Amino acid sequence: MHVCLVIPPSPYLLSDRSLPWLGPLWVAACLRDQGHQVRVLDLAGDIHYLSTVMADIGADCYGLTATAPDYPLAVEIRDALKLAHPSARMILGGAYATVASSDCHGWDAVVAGDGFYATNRALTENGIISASKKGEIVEDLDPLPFAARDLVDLESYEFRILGERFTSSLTSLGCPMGCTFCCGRDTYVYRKLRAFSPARVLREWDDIRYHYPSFRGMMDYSDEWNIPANRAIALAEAIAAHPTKWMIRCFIKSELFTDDVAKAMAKAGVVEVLTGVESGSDRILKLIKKNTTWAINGQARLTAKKYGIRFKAATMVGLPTETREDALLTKQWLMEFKPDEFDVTVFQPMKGSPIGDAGVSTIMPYKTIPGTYHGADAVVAMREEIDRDVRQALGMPRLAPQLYEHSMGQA
Ligand code: B12
Ligand code: SF4
Repeated sequence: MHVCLVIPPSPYLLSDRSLPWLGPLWVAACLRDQGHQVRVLDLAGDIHYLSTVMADIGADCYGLTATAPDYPLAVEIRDALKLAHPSARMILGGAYATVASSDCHGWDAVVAGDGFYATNRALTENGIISASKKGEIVEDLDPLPFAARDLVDLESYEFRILGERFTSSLTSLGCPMGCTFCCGRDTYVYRKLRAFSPARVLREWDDIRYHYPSFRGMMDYSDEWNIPANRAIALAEAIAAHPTKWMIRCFIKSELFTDDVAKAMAKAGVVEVLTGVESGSDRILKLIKKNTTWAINGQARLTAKKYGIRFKAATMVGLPTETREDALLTKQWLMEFKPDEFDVTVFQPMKGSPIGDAGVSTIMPYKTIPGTYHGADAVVAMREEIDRDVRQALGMPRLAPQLYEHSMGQA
């Protein structure tokens, strides 16, 4: 079958063309292995996306991917494609389909969960295809093909750290932790940690270096690199022993960022870590089941400094029951521990997260362009206040599209 996977634009990001979306590229690789003719219509950064869509040559099946805030655009694109190609099948996958499949209407098939093999079924079966439960997901990732980076113009993606070009990979999927603001805590596919073996990781990285030698850095999009700590150390040691060198950026869990882990990561080439500090208030951290405190997050920052690793702190305002005093503690934490970079975002209760499922949910982005944040006025004003005051105190420039990429890292 001729399948066209469509990556929608995300205009709410400062830039949606910094690193490509690996999920659909991986699905594409699996479909290709299964004998289908596959291409990718990559609309990231395309402000004329509807014209591009209308001019598309056609396919037997179009597959869209979407997180919650992307869903309205995915629907708009599907409807345009349907007009241009009425007989084509329309299928959906991705994060929103995984946690909110019953809200997704008008599709021939919706894959809720792992698309590696379930997408092949969606080419002929109708309705919701469940692929997120135990027994439905791929447990051993090593035999999977590499993501089909060749199906997008990878060189046109631009993400730099310390002047070097970075591209992305995944060394693991899923996170066993239970932070109540995070999507998928009750969904096996998101909660189950699945990791590639170090040897498989290095084979894929070598393949990337061979085909795209201008990329010297690797943004590893694993939910949390150092869960469990022994995986992080084993992977770091394998990378350090490998002849091909990379600068690495990844996400870490503060309380597991021990001296041993940090040392091994620094040796492997990790130049920057990002951690969800979330709040400076221990009351809020306890409430959201973050398993950290002011002091634990502070220690992680100091450990990163000790090993020469840049530290980015992701914080947010607007969590349930947060007071101005709690938010001021977040500002104070940032002022005291002086991360190399930070975010202040506005919490959005998304479906699939314990908080979102317990009350009213939204599909608004929690991180977007300064000046366009969505939420209660006092919360948005608090975000601006923290962002402005901390940037001024730490001598950091304000976020602007021409200076920074979207949610992770800076130009
Ligand atoms: C890395 C990452 C990012 C990166 C890169 C995102 C990207 N586009 O690649 C950055 C930092 C930019 C980012 C941004 C955002 N992210 Co993010 N991100 C992740 C993270 C940690 C990994 C994503 C990933 O590559 N996963 C691995 C791949 C293999 O999984 P996948 O993409 O879901 O694809 C699989 C299936 O969904 C399915 N599939 C995917 N596409 C398709 C298409 C078809 C047709 C089919 C049939 C199947 C299918 O098959 C794939 C293989 O199993 C996930 C958490 C997670 N573990 O997935 C959060 C996550 C996806 N992000 C999330 C959110 C909220 C966002 C933002 C909206 C934040 C914001 N700014 O407000 C933006 C959205 C930007 C965007 N358009 O992508 C939520 C989504 C929740 C939701 N309900 O939608 C997640 C789940 C985090 C969480 N636990 O809360 N993110
Ligand atoms: S925020 Fe991070 S540590 Fe918490 S559940 Fe989500 S991925 Fe895991």
